[in-house]
Amino acid sequence: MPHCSVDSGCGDQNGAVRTRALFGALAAAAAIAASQLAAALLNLRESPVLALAQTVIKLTPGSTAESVISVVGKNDKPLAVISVLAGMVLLGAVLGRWWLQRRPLALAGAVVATGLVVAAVLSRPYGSTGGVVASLLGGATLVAVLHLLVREEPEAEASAGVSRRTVLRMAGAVAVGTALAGTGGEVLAARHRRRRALEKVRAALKLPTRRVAAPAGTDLRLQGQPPWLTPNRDFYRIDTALTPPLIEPEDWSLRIHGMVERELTITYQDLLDRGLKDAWITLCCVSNQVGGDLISTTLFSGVPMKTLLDEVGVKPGADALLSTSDDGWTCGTPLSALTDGRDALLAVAMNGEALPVEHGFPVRQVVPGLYGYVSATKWVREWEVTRFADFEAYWTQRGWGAKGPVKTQSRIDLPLRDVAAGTVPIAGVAWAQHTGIAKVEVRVDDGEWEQADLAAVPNDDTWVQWKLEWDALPGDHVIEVRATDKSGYTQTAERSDVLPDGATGHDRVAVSVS
Ligand SMILES: Nc1nc2c(c(=O)[nH]1)N[C@H]1C(S)=C(S)[C@@H](COP(=O)(O)O)O[C@H]1N2
Ligand SMILES: [Mo]
Repeated sequence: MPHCSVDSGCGDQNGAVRTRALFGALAAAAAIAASQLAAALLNLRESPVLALAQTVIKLTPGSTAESVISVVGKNDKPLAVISVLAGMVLLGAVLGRWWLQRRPLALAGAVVATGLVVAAVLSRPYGSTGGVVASLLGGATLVAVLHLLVREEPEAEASAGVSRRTVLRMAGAVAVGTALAGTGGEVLAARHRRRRALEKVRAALKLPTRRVAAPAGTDLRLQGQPPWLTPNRDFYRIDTALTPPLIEPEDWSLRIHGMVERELTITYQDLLDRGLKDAWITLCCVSNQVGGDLISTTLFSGVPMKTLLDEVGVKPGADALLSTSDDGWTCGTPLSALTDGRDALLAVAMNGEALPVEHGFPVRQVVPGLYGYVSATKWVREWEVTRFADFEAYWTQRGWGAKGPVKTQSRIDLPLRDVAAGTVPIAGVAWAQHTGIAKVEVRVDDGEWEQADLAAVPNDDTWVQWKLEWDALPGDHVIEVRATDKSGYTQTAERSDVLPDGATGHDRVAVSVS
């Protein structure tokens, strides 16, 4: 204790006051970081700090604002944010100093400050419950960290209190947590901003497509059955992307190379210039279990993949298209399926609307008759014309089949669970994309197979709804379905796993009739 004397005051005591102020400032920083992270997690358009800065700008008298702007120019917003942050840290330091001797005052200060932030948040056009939650979380963090770090100095090493060393460790942990939360919040918030900006661009795109209704007669419109045409928001989603790539159409291009006569790179506008074709297609995932819902149907609009393959000129000997997405996912598709005249598309729209970001915006592939993992590359950026013998794509490396033709399948959607005795519709869907469904049969309690009625389809690339009226008697029953496709193949009852190339077996559901 070098600077301590009885009458001039104690260096240690000054040091202690400084430490408390410092911990108070740290508490304020932690509070700011916590509220920023909460704001990002809640996807708020404006964090409490920003709301406060905007309020400060609004409340600054016009003359002052003008002189400030004359000095800092267009940097008045960053200046307001920095002032708010500095003010908060300063307030934290003051509260830290007061925390031990003037606790009620310090607490009141924390409450009033939090209240002012909440008021600022609520006065803003984007004011929301989320903003209030983030503000309150900041206030709670402020008080919690003050409570944790600002303490009486231990009298001696042996005292029952927490040692200085422990307090320093806790302060270190709070500082690290603050840095992590702050950085994480900023990264997340930046991503949310990019996503919102992209959604604006997407909404403003003028594509020569329009929304249409399901073709007449395709949807039986039975209560409780999924619609024939899947709304975009309900379309199943499968990919390896933790967050989808955010690609502006202006920044998109597709590079085509490999076993081709002429390499080609095309832009989004180049693609649109080749003219769009519309095609009703049912897309399904190889991981769809028997009876599962990883399958959906919509009207895709895009450029036939064959158009581009013809332009580049496929060299003899090639049998595969290796496509790569913006996030590095790869997919190998048989060239035969892309050139045999089916509606294999480089799609830009689903159901008349630009592709949703999660479904591959701005451009994805879709190929009728093949599972998604070997055909439906989203956010596609690169094509290499090649040979299956020369590469393994993402899922093939992980044990899935190199080629994934869709297996003929059927699913029971109705009745849902328990039904009352009487005439009850048994209904569902069946699919064998690019082959077509010829017949669907149903049996109850392992009785005779009975043929169901099929609804209309626009082509053989979509699923078909089917229905059979059932005279349901009280008791427990098992309903089973099987489909026969237009090649004459009837679904095997033998159950096989989804790995390596799609599930087989009949969908069977238990219902209880009362
Ligand atoms: N870039 C990319 N594209 C991808 C995938 C992926 O993981 N990454 N998954 C594929 C799989 S396995 C399926 S089933 C379909 C699903 O498309 P959807 O999410 O639009 O329904 O996308 C395919 N395209
Ligand atoms: Mo899939």
